[in-house]
Amino acid sequence: KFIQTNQVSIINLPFSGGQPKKGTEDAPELIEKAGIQSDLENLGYSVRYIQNPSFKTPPQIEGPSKDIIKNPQYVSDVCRQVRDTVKQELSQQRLVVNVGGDHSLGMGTIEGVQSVYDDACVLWIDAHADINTPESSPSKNLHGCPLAFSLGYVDPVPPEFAWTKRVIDEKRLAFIGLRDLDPQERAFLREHNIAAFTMHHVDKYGISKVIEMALEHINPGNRHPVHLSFDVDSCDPAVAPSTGTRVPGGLTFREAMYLCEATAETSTLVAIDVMEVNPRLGNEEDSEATVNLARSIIRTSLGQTLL
Ligand code: EXY
Ligand code: MN
Ligand code: MN
Ligand code: MN
Repeated sequence: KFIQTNQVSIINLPFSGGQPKKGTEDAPELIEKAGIQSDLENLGYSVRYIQNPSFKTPPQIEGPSKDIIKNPQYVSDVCRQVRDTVKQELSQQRLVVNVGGDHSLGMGTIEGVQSVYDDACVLWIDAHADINTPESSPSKNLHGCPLAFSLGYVDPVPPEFAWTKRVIDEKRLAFIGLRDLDPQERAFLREHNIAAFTMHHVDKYGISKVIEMALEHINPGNRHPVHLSFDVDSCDPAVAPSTGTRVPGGLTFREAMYLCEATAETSTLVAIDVMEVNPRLGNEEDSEATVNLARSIIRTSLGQTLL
């Protein structure tokens, strides 16, 4: 609807600096090897691949805020480059698929999307709200913080992140899958009336009603572009075993696919993130299942299972 295109850029983001478990940097290459490019070509897309091998290397010296939050310079440098690459690809009338990597990358993908589509909505599918400030974060891991940056809740902004700004409005953001919130995160969601659908809501209304309500809230009439940011830990650990912050009681495989299909049906999607696959966790079967889940999320969001 916004961009009628069959051009997709897959942006590999091999990065694990937003949390302490090594391994999320391996996911993009495995998802690539599993065949995501031919999946999308079979759907009629023309695919450009963008690699970012430098994201695996931390900077020589960390930033001044390193005692307040972990790896501030590393996360900031990478996210700023992510913002620029997403902006560059979207500006060329292409869809973007961001393959993480940990979810701190979201502050880069959101700012990149908003710099081209300043009215874009964000659908954040996650067990967590990722809306901690560095101050409120219990773990001091930046993958729990990207939305606090994108909403302008971080005050003062650590100097490493001086480039970030408030780029989304609360009324353009919805969560689905929540089940593990910290006190300040809950306070932000309530205080700002953010559309937040927990697993309790999925149980109560069913996934079809939940996605309908979420989209109706952030995007009435489907007039805005949509950015789908999908953390695989939204899914149940039985479905997504190889991820760093597993929380019991998550989405089933079909619920996850239904979400992607319902989003695909609106023809509003401009960007997808698939984040937090960590193939080094669990056994080989776990890792394969989680890599293939990521692949299914991408191709289903791009129309694979629709008639
Ligand atoms: N809320 C917790 C924290 O801030 O440390 C857990 C965050 C996990 C974040 C994963 C990416 O979604
Ligand atoms: Mn997340
Ligand atoms: Mn999560
Ligand atoms: Mn509001």
